[in-house]
Amino acid sequence: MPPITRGFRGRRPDVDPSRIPPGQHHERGFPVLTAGPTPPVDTATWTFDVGGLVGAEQVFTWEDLMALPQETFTVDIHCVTTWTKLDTGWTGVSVDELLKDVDPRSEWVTIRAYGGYTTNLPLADLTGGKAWVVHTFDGEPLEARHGGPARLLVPHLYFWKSAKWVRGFTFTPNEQPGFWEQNGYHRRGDPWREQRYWSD
Ligand SMILES: Nc1nc2c(c(=O)[nH]1)N[C@H]1C(S)=C(S)[C@@H](COP(=O)(O)O)O[C@H]1N2
Ligand SMILES: [Mo]
Repeated sequence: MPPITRGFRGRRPDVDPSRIPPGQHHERGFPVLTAGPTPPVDTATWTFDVGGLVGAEQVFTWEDLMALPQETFTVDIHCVTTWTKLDTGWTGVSVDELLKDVDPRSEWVTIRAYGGYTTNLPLADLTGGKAWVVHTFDGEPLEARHGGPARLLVPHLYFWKSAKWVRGFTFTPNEQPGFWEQNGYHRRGDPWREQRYWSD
C-alpha cells in the first residue's frame, strides 16, 4: 500500500481576510498595467539620478546599484483596480540607501521613469524602510513588462506609486502631481483608507 499523501491536494487554504484592504480582492496571478508601451531599458546605460532641491545630486549606474547593500523581503501589493497580491518576494536597494548622501532640501519628490511616466510622493513615504528600487522578483530578474530592469516599490501605497523602469527622483519646492495624480487618482493612495480617487 502506498504511503498516505499528506496535506490537502487541490485545495489551498483560504486567505486571511484581514490582509485584504477594503474594496480589494485576492489575485494569484500578476497582472500587467502600463499606460503605453514598455520602454527599452538597458543595464549598460541605465542610471538612477537624484536631483532638484538637494544639497548633493547623485547618479547611480547599474554597477553602483548592485554594489549597494541589497535587501530581500516579502510584501503584499495592492492595485487601485482592486487586485491585491500577497507574499510577493523582491530584492533591491532601500531608498534610504539611495538618499544617504543627498541632503534633501524639500519634502516633495517627483518620481521619474523611462518612457515618461511620473508619480509623486512626500519624502516620508519613501524613507524609513518603506520603499525600494527592486530588480529581482521571486528570485528572478524582474521582467521588462513588470518594470525590469528596475522599478520603484512602495508597497504600503497603491501600486501606481511603484514606478516601473524608474530612472530618478526630483525634489520639488511643492507638491507636483504625477501622471495618475493629474488624472483622477488620489494624491497619496493609502489602500487601507481606500484613497483611490481625488474625491476619497
Ligand atoms: N513607468 C510606469 N510605471 C507604472 C505604471 C506605468 O504605466 N508606467 N503603471 C502603474 C500602475 S497604475 C500599476 S497598477 C503598476 C502595475 O505594475 P505591474 O504591471 O507590474 O503589475 O505599475 C505602476 N507603475
Ligand atoms: Mo494601477
